Amino acid sequence: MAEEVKKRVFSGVQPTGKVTLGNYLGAIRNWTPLQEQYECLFCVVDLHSLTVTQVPAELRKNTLDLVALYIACGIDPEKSALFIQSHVHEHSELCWILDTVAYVGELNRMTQFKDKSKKHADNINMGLMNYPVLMASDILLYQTQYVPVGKDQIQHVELARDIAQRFNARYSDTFVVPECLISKTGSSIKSLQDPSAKMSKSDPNDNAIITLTDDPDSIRRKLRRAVTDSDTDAHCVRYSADKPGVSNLLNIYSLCTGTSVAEAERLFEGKGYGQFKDAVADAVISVLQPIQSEQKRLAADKAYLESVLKQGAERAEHIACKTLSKVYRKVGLVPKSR
Ligand code: AQP
Repeated sequence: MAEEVKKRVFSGVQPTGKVTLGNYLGAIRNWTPLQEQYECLFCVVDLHSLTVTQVPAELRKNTLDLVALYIACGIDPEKSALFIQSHVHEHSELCWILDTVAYVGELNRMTQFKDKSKKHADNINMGLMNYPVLMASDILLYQTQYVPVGKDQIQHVELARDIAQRFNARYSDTFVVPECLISKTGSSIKSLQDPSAKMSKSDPNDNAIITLTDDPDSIRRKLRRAVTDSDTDAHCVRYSADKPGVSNLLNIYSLCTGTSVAEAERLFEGKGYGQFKDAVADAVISVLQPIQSEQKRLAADKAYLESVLKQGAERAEHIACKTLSKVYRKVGLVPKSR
């Protein structure tokens, strides 16, 4: 009997700094169960991170730390291809071809481009604008069906769909048109200091984010300082649009304990914000501690990480190379004789 072909999943995180609780709850944590059902490729997207200024030595360290973190969070390199984007040169090559299919107007409208252009006004480089085309290349290169991401990346996945459909219409069927996989909860963890903004690795305010390497004291301190809401029911732990700070903490508590938000509201009924914030800290600490010790152990084992990355890149290249040859053929490039 023919072997069942598994649908493909691709996702990645940029090594732009210390991974946050938002990256974990919104993305990485949701990847592990997918490994059982799909053929998964998980990538550290280092080329993307160059769109904002990086210190080279820090970028190298962050990249390897992130590989160790993926494994510590439950990505099994035997089940999934775990690799670094720049190790598979087809990502950049496909990006060039897709650049000829993407329109400047649509890239100009991307929310992340507009936000990052404001944040990095002194460095609005072409890469920043081209970021979504490189992301489309990452996804389409593997004929990906599903892309598990947080809400902030939906617009980019939609652009990847548009590019795939446009290419397919122009050059005949070539790419699988991917879909987003968004978790019902956790898809948008907010800044602890400004709950109208998402929690982001590159936030210069350290009190706004919990990173996966924060020690228990820092986690507790940051959560105690988290902005809550100065409404009339100042001490009512309730999930509602007019209490974005408390709602964000309830969401974090619920995701870290497996308790529903409604149940958590009942649990903290009549209790003050201080007690609530301490309980959120306990919950976050107990989720992060085992990941932190495993990450530390793995990050120290460079030989193991290198072997994982070599194997991951080989698996990824095998698929990437087939797609790129097909694309080159479809657009009319003359193949090199072997
Ligand atoms: N606050 C968040 N809540 C839920 N999910 C989130 N993600 C990011 N922030 C949150 C998801 O994490 C994955 C990896 O993101 P990325 O590193 O590729 O880029 P990003 O979305 O731009 O993440 P950051 O943390 O905001 O990085 P910087 O500060 O470097 O731009 C994605 O699936 C994303 O949805």
